[in-house]
Amino acid sequence: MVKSTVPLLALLLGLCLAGCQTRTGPKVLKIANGVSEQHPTCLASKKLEALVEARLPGKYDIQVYANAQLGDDVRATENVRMGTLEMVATSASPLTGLVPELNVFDLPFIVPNEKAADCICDGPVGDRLAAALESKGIKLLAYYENGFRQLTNSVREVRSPDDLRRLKIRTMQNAIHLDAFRAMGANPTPMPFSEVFTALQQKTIDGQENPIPTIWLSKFYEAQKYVTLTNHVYGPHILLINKKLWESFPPGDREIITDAVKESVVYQRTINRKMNKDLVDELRKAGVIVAELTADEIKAFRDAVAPVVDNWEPKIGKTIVDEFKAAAERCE
Ligand code: TK8
Repeated sequence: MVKSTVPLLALLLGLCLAGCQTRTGPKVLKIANGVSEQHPTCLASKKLEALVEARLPGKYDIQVYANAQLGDDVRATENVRMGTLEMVATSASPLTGLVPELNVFDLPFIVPNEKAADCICDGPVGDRLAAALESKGIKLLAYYENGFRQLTNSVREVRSPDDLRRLKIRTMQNAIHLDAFRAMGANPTPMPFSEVFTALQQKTIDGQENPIPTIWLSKFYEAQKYVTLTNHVYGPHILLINKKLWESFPPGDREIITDAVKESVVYQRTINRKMNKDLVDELRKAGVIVAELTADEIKAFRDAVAPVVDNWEPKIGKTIVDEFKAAAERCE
């Protein structure tokens, strides 16, 4: 009796293990994107999917979702934090309620150019912000680039804060952005990204502000006659994963995934910068009037937001603001 039971149990156990494995399958990692399929951030998410699935065959099934199908930035990030969603690529600006340090990116005109942006994200400041996110149960995997934000509207060409007067402008859900647009004369209203296109079309808002690739790829230009190249804020798209989930992966897998993420970052920033340059002409060809500002015209916007910057810097914290500026200067 005993003799025949043992091999039988072993056989059953073997069958179960094999069965369990096929039933469990690869670990599904969904990545929520607010932007459209063709946006560099979404393309980079798909690149990451291809790299990880090729290098760790059968272990992970990365699924990329676009257009806020899994929720807008705030909700998707909250779900990543709770562990009901694995990953998100999100703007940092609407997450400042959770991680106030992220506000440093939102100080108008603090990032002078792309090179400085790389130094900020890839240096100690980037690490410090990642640590702040970790304390909230979120692991930052990458700084993709959303980019320099430009103003669009359907009413008139805007070349000065005066031109902006009373225009109803959608901003991200971020207190500094609201303060800054009020200071520049506009009537700002916060709204999740996925509602912007309809709001522009229905004219419940006059304008919005986003980087050129988004203005093009989300077809905002269909409802916006005017673009002003203000470069008022630089924003990253941060790629986040639930921290506990990340730590449950074998260290070898984490290493391979980290390498794949790095490759996807290079790819993402390269195409984003190319689109950022090339799509200005496409906008013009589509009939949009694009205003390039002189240094003096930019200065008028900077002067208008100077009190907002002065007010927010101490709130964000002198240490991080100074580190941020130092990183920018080092690489400018
Ligand atoms: C997409 C957003 C978008 C951002 C915005 O989820 O909300 O205007 O620029 O890229 O993160």
